[in-house]
Amino acid sequence: MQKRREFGFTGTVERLKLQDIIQMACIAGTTSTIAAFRGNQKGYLYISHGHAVHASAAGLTGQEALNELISWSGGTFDLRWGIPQNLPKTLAGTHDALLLEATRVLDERSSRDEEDDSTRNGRVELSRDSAAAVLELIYARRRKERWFARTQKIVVCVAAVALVISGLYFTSRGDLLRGGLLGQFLPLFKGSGPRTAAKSYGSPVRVDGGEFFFQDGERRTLPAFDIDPTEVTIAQYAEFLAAVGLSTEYDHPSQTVNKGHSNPKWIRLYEAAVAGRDYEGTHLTVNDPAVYVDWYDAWAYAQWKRRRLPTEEEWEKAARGTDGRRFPWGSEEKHGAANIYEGDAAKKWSEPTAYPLDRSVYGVYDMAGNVSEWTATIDPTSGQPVIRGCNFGNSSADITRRVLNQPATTQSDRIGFRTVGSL
Ligand SMILES: [Ca+2]
Repeated sequence: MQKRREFGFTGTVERLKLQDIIQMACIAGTTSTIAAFRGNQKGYLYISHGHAVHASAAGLTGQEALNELISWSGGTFDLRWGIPQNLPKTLAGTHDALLLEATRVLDERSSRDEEDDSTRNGRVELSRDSAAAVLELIYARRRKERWFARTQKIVVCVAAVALVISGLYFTSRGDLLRGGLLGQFLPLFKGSGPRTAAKSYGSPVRVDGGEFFFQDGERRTLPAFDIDPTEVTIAQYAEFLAAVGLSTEYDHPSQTVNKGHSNPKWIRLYEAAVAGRDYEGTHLTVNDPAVYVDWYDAWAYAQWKRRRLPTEEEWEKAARGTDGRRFPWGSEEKHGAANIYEGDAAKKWSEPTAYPLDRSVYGVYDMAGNVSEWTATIDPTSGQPVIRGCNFGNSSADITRRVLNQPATTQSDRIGFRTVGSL
């Protein structure tokens, strides 16, 4: 009992009628003892689980004791949790009925004592009519609660039956569920808008072994290899990410632990490409080059493909052929021949084959423009991977261009990659 008091409220109420207190204790379903005090007099009402079970006051018990308590014009009360064990049961019926009877008796007494104004004014001000009105309100509320409870049961039963019928129907018509409803509504959850399809640009192309001109005319020799005809696309890189998941199997030994191969910039690019949306002013598809991938990402992708990044010699030979040309199409700059900067700063990536002239003698696309590309060669001076080729931000398409100082962890919108394989 003491523990309960620690969690309850204590306080004072003023001018509250005793029958109100009794009603509250009963409606709340309490098991409690209400002690009422008027001068030297004491009275008790015991409530068990919301039902008045015993009353004692002024040497009376039961309904007469309750009548006496209700007739008290004022005093104090104390409501305590719990009731004594082995109480006599002197009250029966609902508290509504008990209080109504007490009020009726009180009203009778009021009529008898009508001539004694001073006494009458001191009594509880509850007439027969008002008591009836209060009780009617109580009964109305009870009726409403019962109606609500019955309605709730009916609704639950109807819903359960409907669920069972629906389940049986869709089980027997699984084709409808899968082919019809899911096919119709699932796209709504996946997002709307045009979708772009991944294209195939063919197998890697062969570059024969032998001599070629490297940079300013140095003759170098390479064994035969093959090289991707296009830069790795967004669709291809996404396939890699989906395949490897959290695996570190293909990671470069020097890669930072837990770096992974995705990043927020890549994710935004990918989402725009899948939706076929504009991204930074350029219309994207999943066939545009995978960018925002650092050198470690490119290296891992190539490992996963059981290939590797090209050395810069391999990259340069695949772009220039064996005659030492400085552009895929010949020896001179040509306006509009490659995806480089030509006055429109908002124009960025392009799909493979969009620039047919940017195609080497081996059939390799976009070595001059679009995005620059990571290679496997590490510059001995900077210690960073060599990046080859021009991109949409450069004003030249010269395929001898080299960038030697970008950290391997760079995530740039201008750097992509492709892979090679030894033959
Ligand atoms: Ca390129």
